[in-house]
This record gives sequence, C-alpha cells and structure tokens, in this order.
Amino acid sequence: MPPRAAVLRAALAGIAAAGAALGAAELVAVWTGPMSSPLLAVGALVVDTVPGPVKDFGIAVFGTHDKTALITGTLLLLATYAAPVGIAALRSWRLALAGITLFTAIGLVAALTRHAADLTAGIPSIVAGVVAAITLRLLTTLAASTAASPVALGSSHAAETPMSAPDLPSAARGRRRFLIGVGAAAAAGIVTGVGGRLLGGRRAVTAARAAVVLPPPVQPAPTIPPGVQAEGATAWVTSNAEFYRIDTALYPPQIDPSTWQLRIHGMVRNPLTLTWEQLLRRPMIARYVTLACVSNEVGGNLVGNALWLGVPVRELLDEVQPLPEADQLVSRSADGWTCGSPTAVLRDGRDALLAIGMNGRPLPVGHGFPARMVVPGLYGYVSACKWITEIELTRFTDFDAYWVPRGWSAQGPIKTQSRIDTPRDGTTRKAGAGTVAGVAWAQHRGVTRVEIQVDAGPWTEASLAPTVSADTWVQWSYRWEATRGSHTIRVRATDADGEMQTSQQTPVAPNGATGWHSVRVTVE
Ligand SMILES: Nc1nc2c(c(=O)[nH]1)N[C@H]1C(S)=C(S)[C@@H](COP(=O)(O)O)O[C@H]1N2
Ligand SMILES: [Mo]
Repeated sequence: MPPRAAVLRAALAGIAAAGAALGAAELVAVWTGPMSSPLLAVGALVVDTVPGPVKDFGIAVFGTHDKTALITGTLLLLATYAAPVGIAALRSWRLALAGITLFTAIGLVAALTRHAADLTAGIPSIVAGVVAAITLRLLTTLAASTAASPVALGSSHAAETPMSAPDLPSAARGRRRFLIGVGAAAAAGIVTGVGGRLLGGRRAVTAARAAVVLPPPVQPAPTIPPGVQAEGATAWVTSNAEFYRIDTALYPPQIDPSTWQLRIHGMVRNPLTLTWEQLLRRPMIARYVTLACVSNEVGGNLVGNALWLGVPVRELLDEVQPLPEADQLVSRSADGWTCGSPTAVLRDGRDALLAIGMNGRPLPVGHGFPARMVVPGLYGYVSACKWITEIELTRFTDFDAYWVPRGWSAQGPIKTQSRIDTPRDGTTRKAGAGTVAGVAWAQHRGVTRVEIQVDAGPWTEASLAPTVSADTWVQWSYRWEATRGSHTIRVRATDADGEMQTSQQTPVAPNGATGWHSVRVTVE
C-alpha cells in the first residue's frame, strides 16, 4: 500500500489534470462550437438519456436552474472519476491511460452524436484527453519526487524542522513543486475554461440579434383593455427577462439569421424553404398568447403571457398544402429537438404563429431566436419549438416527437388552471378586508368564471378582469373579510365550454397537472 499522503497527492493530481483538460476543451470549443465541449455534450447526453421521471424530478427540484444543477453534478461526477485515475497512475501508468482514454471516448461519443455535429466536434475531447495525459504524467513525476522521504508519510511539521533528517529539505522542495504544479494545472483549467466561455459568448449571436429590425404588424397589435391588471396578481404581460425558460438545450443554439432557413416538407404538395429575408417580407400579425409548460405544477409559475409577432402558420400551411392524411406537424429545432402538433389544430382558425418577435423585441436567444412556434392552447412540449429550422408534415402513427417515447402524451391540449398569487402560501396578514387575487387560464377556450372558497365555506365568484382573447390568461380578484385564525383559500376556474377545472389531483406527467390550487394563511 502506498502511504496515505501519496494517495491523496495522486488523487489531487488526477483532479487537477481533469480540470486542465476540461479548460483546454472549453477553449477549443470556442472554434468548434459550444456543443462540442465535452462537458456540455456529456451533460446533453445525460439530458437526452435519463428516464423521464428523473428529469421531472430535476425540473421539480431545480426549476429553471436545472441546467446549472446538471453541469455542477457532471463536474462532481468527473472529479470522482478523475481522483481514482490519478491514484491508478501511482501503480500503473497504463491503467491511468486507459482511464483517460475512456474519459476521452465518452466525450467524443457525446459530442459526435449531437444533432448536426461534424467531425470537428470531436476535437475538444481529443485535446482534453491529451492535456489530461500530459498533465497527469507531469504531476505524477512531481509527486514521486516528494515520496522518497519520510516527509511524504504525512508529518506536516517536518518541513519546518529540516534538521530531523538529511534529505528533508529536498523532499520539502519536491512537495512544494508538486503543489505549485497542481495549482498551475488547476489555474490553467480555470483560466482557459472561463476564458473559453467568455470568448464563446462573444461569438454568440447577440450582435446579429441587435441588428434585427422587426417589421410592423399588418394590423395594429391588440389594445390592452383598461383594468386588465388585477391588484395583487402577477403582471398581465410577462417581460422577456421574467418569462420562464424550459428546454433541453444546455447552451441555446446560436443561429445567425443570415444563414437561417426554414424547410417545410414531408406530406405536402408544395414544399417550401424560407430564408430570413423571405420570412421578414411576409405579412405579420401581433397576438398576445399565454404559453404554459406541461411540467407546471398546480400553483406553479411555468406559465407566461407575451405579445408575439409572427407569420400565421395557417397561411404557410395553405401554401404548402398538406396531404389529408398528414395529421401531425412536426417542428424540428437547430439542435434536433422535435415536437408534434395536430395539423387540424393549426388549421382551425386559431392564431398559431411562426414568431420572430416577443414583446416588441426580436426573440431572446433563450426563447428561440431567430424564429419559434407559438400555438395558443397547446402545451409548449407539443407546439412551441424554439430555434426552429424544419417543419415536417407527417402522421402521428409514423413519428414520435422528443417527449413521447419519454413518457409524455402525443396530444397536449392545455388544461384549465387557476392560481392564487395573493396572499402567498404560508404568509400572515391582518384581520379585516383584503384582496385575494391571481390568474386563470384555459387557452383558446377562455375562462368564464373563477370561484373562491375559504375553508369549508361556499364557493363564491371572484371578479374577472377583462382580457384580449381566449388565448391569454385572465386575472381575477376577490374581496375577503379575513377573520382571525388559520385559513385555507381555494380557487377553481370554469372555461367557456362550461367545463369546470377538475379537483382531482394528477401529476404533471403524462399530459399536465390537475387539481385546485390552495394557500394557507394566518390572520392576526
Ligand atoms: N428547441 C426546443 N424548443 C422547445 C423546447 C426544447 O426543449 N427545445 N421546449 C419546449 C417546452 S417544453 C416549452 S414549455 C416551451 C417553453 O418556451 P419558453 O422557454 O420560451 O418559455 O418551449 C418549447 N420549445
Ligand atoms: Mo414544457
């Protein structure tokens, strides 16, 4: 058995070598593209292969921070892998090399199997492998020069008492050199890693996005009626910065509009390819549409309302003429994500948009720049394809979009929901008159009634604020004479078909949560 201090040093060498390797790979990925970074590629592979429930758990626990959590987790896993590789180098350099090769191979496979990856996507992983091998070799050699003396056996005071043995000064020097080596490798990893991220960010499409001039809509944007905002409810329009973001992209695709194309093909009479210039010349309309994520829990905030500017999808479909059997419209993004919407829904007259604008600005990169789909009444996972580059008319029996084999329904109409925004769950308020307020949504059907119940009391109608269409959420408020004690407030909505939101609680999978939102408040 090698002494404990030597094992520790070897583990440290392994981790430092992995850090230097990953940093170098990030730097190379500035040129070969963000998703060729082994770290992001492996993370993305995890996203695509973990079972649905694990991912639901990730979204439930980390919400929109799920990506940071995933990257942190991947880094921790890597450290737990790198440490034993470093230790292996103590006994057998071959074994350590095998470990590094496996690490390189995983990165390679992950990067090369990304959608639309070319061979250059493998370069960062190979560079990482070479850097890992060289760094580990150097650090192992340095570590060996410290191991020759009793100092290596772990007395930390030994260096300060160089008189205790003749070879101590040189061992202490060796140890210092090793620590400097580890520090240098780690620092190189951090500098190249962070530098790579920053440089990569500069290569992003922010400049191209800033240069986009949105065309005016052919009809003026709908005017928001006065009183649309109920006091105490979430802002009726969700700002771009506040809008929830959910997708599988660890790094949003960076698409330069000048090279962007949308191909509409499959079971159609007249296939069509649109360039950015051609798209901009088409008549556009502006519509408020409330998007909702199927992963939104009852009372959750994966829902937002924005003014979208875009080309009506129905007009594009009239042009390409889908064959009657083509019951599914599959949208595909630049990074290979897919979703499938019923063709009939897109042609039933609703304002489904191929959108390029969000609240008067070009789409933010995280929300699909340069173009995305927005379909009133369908959950995002079956309709709202961001970074869209392809529309294929096909049949539900012929193609399963991304989330379907992962346990989600092929059909995803939005369920009627209502949420209490004020008061917040678990808060305390004063006795007397006060407001209960929130939002309710039943896109494309519309909300006609919202009712409130306090404790076991009667259901009472809340007052509904006006809204612009059945495609947006509506705000509601209710005057509550709060009496001292602990109270539970419940909300439920009814849609324009007369269908009341069900009280039955179901989980988000496979097609959206149901149940009534409630909050508990203490009145003093
Ligand atoms: N390319 C791509 N588009 C996507 C997704 C995705 O993972 N990749 N996720 C969808 C889901 S599940 C939702 S709820 C909406 C969310 O849109 P937002 O991030 O703009 O709010 O985008 C949809 N579009
Ligand atoms: Mo979603």
